[in-house]
Amino acid sequence: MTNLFYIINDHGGMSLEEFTFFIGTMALMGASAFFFLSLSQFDKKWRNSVLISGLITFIAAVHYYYMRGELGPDGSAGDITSIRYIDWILTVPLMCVEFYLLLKVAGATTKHLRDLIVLSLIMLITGYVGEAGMGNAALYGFFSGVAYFAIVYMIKFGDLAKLAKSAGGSVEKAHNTLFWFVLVGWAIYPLGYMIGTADGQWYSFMANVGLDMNVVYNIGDAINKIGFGLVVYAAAVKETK
Ligand SMILES: *C/C=C(C)/C=C/C=C(C)/C=C/C1=C(C)CCCC1(C)C
Repeated sequence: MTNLFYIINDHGGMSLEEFTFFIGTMALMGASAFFFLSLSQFDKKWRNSVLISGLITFIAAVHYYYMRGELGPDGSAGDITSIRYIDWILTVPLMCVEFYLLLKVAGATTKHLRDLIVLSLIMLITGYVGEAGMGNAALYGFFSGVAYFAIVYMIKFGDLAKLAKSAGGSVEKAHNTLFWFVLVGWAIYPLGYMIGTADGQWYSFMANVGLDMNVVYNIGDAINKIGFGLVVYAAAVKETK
């Protein structure tokens, strides 16, 4: 592996962190091209959903390019955290829009969309405060976690779950799969956060798991942004016939 990192980077090898930024940029760019180029095959009703899948991966690809650029040749890092949270503040609300568009025909309203977006902004802003060292990391991580569970609740037990049930078919299936992404895929992020902010906290043992915070976040993004988009794409393929 060391040799591979050496070949694709001429300033003396690539850390695992840099490698995941690098391959993350490529994977997200590839996924964006795939989603955009597939657009014309879908019914109008589904085009916006697939378009947003592509926007999510494209916006993230651009941010990945800049985050990798923050890594210095000596392994030092600039302000990756701020770029990361700018990315999330754009892409997570777009994921909320995906839930809304999917259930719109079943009766989802802009009030549902607003509630999801407000909760996700609370989750991300409190997370940024904790991660950027502007407040106690454990306390703000807890606030963020409460908003996260409110989102999980809304999707699984709130109005949206009822609407998905009434829609049935591939819409209900897609909604349920996206719920699992939120419950399991999104749970990767608090783990990365605990690794990155463990210093001096009750969860300081997390600093010893041997993984870097950015590596964990990058794995989470690849699963959630590309996977989420593919679920929407698959539903669109099934419903377009
Ligand atoms: C594409 C980016 C996505 C889906 C980002 C999702 C981010 C989260 C679900 C972050 C959640 C956090 C907590 C639940 C607690 C600790 C702080 C955060 C912001 C990492």
